[in-house]
Amino acid sequence: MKTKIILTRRLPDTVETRMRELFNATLNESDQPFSEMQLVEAVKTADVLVPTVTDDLNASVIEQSGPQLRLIASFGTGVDHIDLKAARKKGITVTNTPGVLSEDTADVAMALILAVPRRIVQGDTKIRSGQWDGWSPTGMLGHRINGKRLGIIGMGSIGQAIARRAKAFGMSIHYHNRKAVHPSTEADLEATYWETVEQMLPRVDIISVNCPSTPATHHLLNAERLSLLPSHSYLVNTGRGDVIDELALLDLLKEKKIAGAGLDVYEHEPVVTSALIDLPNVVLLPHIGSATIEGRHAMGEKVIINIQTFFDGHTPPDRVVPAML
Ligand code: 8YV
Repeated sequence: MKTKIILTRRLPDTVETRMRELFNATLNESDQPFSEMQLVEAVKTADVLVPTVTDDLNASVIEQSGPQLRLIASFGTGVDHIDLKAARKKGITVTNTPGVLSEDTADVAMALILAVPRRIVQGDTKIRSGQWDGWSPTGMLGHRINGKRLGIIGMGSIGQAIARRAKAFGMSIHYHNRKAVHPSTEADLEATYWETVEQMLPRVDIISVNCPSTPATHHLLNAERLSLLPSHSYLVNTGRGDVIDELALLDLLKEKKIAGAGLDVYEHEPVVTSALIDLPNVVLLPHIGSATIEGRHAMGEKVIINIQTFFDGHTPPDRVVPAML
């Protein structure tokens, strides 16, 4: 008998086809995110649930799962949409898909690091709206990237991939992480470690948020900490929206206490604080950090390997719960 897996969203055709070959896979042809009721229904019947960031697998949903649910093989790296404690309590294994989307996400972060200070989107809008009347020495002036300090919050594989790019653009790398990275990595990146965000924020020109969303990082950048940023600084977030207090960020931008922001993630996706849309010095992307065809295939491949390994009786390579020792 094939293992029964339920996919909560559409995945690339090749991934879905392979899943159908290997498993008894129920697809979501409509691609409509599941309601809480549909999620409960799914955890009551599936051996494996394959959710994404758009599924709120809170404690109540997980507690209602049937005894047949043994694995939540999430399609994505962040696992903040899953109540891990509830899963652990129920003896459900949780896996994710780390590593394969780091370079893509770093590309989008770098794109925002360039786009906001150099006013790339404003320039495009100027032409499309017929408002460009030619070059002028003082037209569309932005700020130089070369020689600036980039502060990275969260120096995991995505943070490091951003650091490598930023270094090549002539930036100097600063970072805050729970602990310092390996000395050889730090030396390669010529990076400076700060034990606290409070130490780092006032000293950087651009800040990039790349830590996971956990209870400890929720609103890590609250009004008080955001106020430590210099008024000429820019903020970029390709991590998780709730690491920043979005309303506090809006106030900061409106009061011109920072120079601009580039956001790919939001506190209450898909809702975006509407007043952000009116600000010209803000670039808003629809959570596309990992949105490449190559990346999605690699993520699907990881999900398949995690499921297959688990049911072969081995430890899946990307096990999050129970935590690897
Ligand atoms: C994914 C992401 O597209 O993997 C993550 O953590 O943020 C995204 O880039 C999404 O989570 C897929 O579930």
